[in-house]
Order: sequence, then C-alpha cells, then structure tokens
Amino acid sequence: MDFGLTEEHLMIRDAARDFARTELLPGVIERDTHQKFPTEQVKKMGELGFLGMMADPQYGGGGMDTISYVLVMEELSKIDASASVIVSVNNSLVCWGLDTYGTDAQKEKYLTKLTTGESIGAFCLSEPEAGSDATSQKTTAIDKGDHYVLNGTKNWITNGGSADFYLVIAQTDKEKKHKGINAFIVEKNWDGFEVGVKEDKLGIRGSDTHSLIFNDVKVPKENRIGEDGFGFKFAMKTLSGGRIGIAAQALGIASGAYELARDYSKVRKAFGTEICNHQAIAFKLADMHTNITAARHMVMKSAWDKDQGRNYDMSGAMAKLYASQVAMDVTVEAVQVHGGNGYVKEYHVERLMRDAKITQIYEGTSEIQKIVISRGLLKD
Ligand code: COS
Repeated sequence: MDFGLTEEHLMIRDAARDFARTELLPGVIERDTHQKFPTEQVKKMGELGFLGMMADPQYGGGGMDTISYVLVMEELSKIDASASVIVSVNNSLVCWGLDTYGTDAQKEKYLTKLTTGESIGAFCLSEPEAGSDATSQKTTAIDKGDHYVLNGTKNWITNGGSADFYLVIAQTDKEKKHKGINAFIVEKNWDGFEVGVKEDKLGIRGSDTHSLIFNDVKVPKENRIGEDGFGFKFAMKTLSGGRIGIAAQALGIASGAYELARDYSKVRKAFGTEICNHQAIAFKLADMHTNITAARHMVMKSAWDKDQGRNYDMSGAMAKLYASQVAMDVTVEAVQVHGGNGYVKEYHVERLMRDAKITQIYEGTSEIQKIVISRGLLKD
C-alpha cells in the first residue's frame, strides 16, 4: 500500500491550485451573485488540458489517470465549485462516455472538440419525472430507419445553455423498459432543439443549469451511442465515474472552507487571544480536518479502483455519500467559526456552504447512493 502521490500528480495538483488562486478567485463572488458563467476561465481550463483529462490523447485528451482528475477537481472546488462542476460534467460524463463507448467517427467529430474546450458538453438524463427513477424516461426517440426523432423535456441540465453538444438519454421502446433506452449525441443548432429556462439556484450559481426542449429533433442513426438499447447502461456506467468527480468536488468544497476557517481563527481575536486558542474553535478544526482526511481517502480509493480496472460503483457511491455529508458539515462549521463575518459574502464560506448542498443531490442523491451501496453489499 502506497499513500504517496507521484511527481506528476503533484505537478498537476499544483497547476490546478495555481490556476484556482490566480484565475478563479478573482471574480468568484461576482459570478455567484450575478449567475455569470465563467467563459474566459473555461477557455483557459481547456488550454491547460483540464477539460478532457482522462480521454485518449489521439482525440486531444490528456490520457491521465483518475487520481490526477480528482486532484484537479479538489483544487478547483476549494475556490469555485461552479467552475469545477463544468469540468466534472465535461470530463467524467461527456468525454469519458464518448471515449469509452463512442465510435471512432463520433470521437473524431465530437471528442476532439470537447477535450480541448473548443466545445462544451452536457449530459441529459433528468426529466421532470425522472431524476432518481432514471428508467422512467418520458423523452422519446422514435426509430425512423436512418434517423431517430426526439421529443420531450430534460431538466436541471448543467452546462445546459453553454454546451455545444448534448448526450441525451431517451426511450425508444417503452415495452422494453430500461432495455429500450438509448443515448444520443445532439448538436445545439439542430432544428427543434431549444434551450429552456435558466434555473435561479441556491449554489453553484456560476454554472448554468437549464431545461431543454426537444421538439421533433432529427438525430442521425450514427449519433446513437452503442448498440440499440444500451442507453440506460451507458447512463449508469457514466454516472458511476461521475460520482467520483462529484465526491472530489465535495472534498474540495470542504477543504476550501476548512482552510478559510483555520486561517481566520489564527487572526481573529476574542477574549484577549486568537480564537484558535479557544478549545471550542480548535476542536472544530480538529473534527473538520479528521473528516476531510477520511473523505479524501475514500475519494482516492474510488479513483484508484477505476484506474486499476476494478469495480468502482460502490466505492464511488460511498465516496460521494460521505464526502458530500462532510462538505455540508464542514461548511456549516466554517461559517460558525467566522461568526458574523461567515454570513457575509466577501468571506467566501457562505458561498461554499450553499455550494455544498448540491453535492448531496446531483449525479444521484445521497439516498440513491445508499441504494447502490446496499445493493452492492447484498447482491452475492
Ligand atoms: N453499471 C452497469 N449497469 C448497471 C449499473 C451500473 N452502474 N447500474 C445498473 N445497471 C444495470 C443493471 O445491471 C440492470 O441491467 P440488467 O437488466 O441487464 O440486469 C439495469 O441497469 C437496471 O438496473 P436496476 O434494476 O438496478 O435499475 P433500477 O431502476 O432499480 O435503478 C438506480 C437503479 C436507482 C441505481 C438507478 O436508477 C440510478 O442510479 N438512479 C439515479 C440516477 C441519477 O444519478 N440521477 C441523477 C441525474 S444525473 S445529474
């Protein structure tokens, strides 16, 4: 067993840390307040290779391991969880899905643009009545021979307005239930495709979350991913890896809040001394750090499982379940350590507290993670 990171891992982590401090920190409060998408920053992250980290270098990807990816996710999320969710969706849902299951032609046409940041991707599974219950897709994809016709609505889609390419899950044959579901690559400018309302959110307000409307959208057959009926498994496999990325995001939000609380407690004085000298505060820091360290081990273990070709459904679900709870607990305590200042935007911790909540909801709620974990435990 080796808990050390390689020189390369450390370099990637430091590059992400530097980028977050120099490029994401300025303007992060303004982007949150005005729900402003970090267009310039995303472009730069594409240039740095953060948008297609694990994808095949033949298609512009970084060919890196999942450990590198979670290190980057943690560092970006310490400062700006809105930017990191854009990175997460593009890497683990869109690029990974295409790289692993796409045809050479699909990779050539779409992946090469998505890995470099020339284009952004979105993953479209959730619907008004199918978030957790992912088999109940109401969006239909009717087979018309050489193409499909897509009709329906998707909800809460990250990168919904800013994406160029959309991986869309839809029902082709209702009788076959989950075996009748397909996944498609849809381009933004196709007839009948419309970006709907932008959500006004509690947190990750710099990322854009939209509903999407498909009204007789013609999708060529070559844009289907995998064999007929592979869509549900495609979504499940892709989300399994996505959960590792969100677990790393939760870890980053927690680490960022902890570091702010620690530093603040060393300068803020009460009762004649810095507040870190009061056990009430020092013990909070001890709890935060202990829980963050445990979460980091779980995130790393799930990333390592994926890199080793081991099954990561359970370890990813456990990492997300645990790290997202730690993110909630730590951010609430970080606000508490800051006292009145914690409730004020310029101290950052209130934003991190708001951002933390979504990590218990998207890419499978905590309750869904418990289904995945308990089924994994009981299946043999
Ligand atoms: N990898 C590969 N296949 C998987 C899988 C995975 N991780 N998870 C499930 N499957 C397969 C099953 O093996 C089964 O295939 P077979 O019929 O060939 O055996 C099929 O998918 C259906 O699985 P299951 O019966 O477990 O489906 P359920 O309807 O019970 O749903 C849960 C399972 C709840 C785990 C699934 O619907 C889920 O993950 N929901 C949450 C989705 C989500 O994350 N939504 C958020 C939107 S994205 S922000």
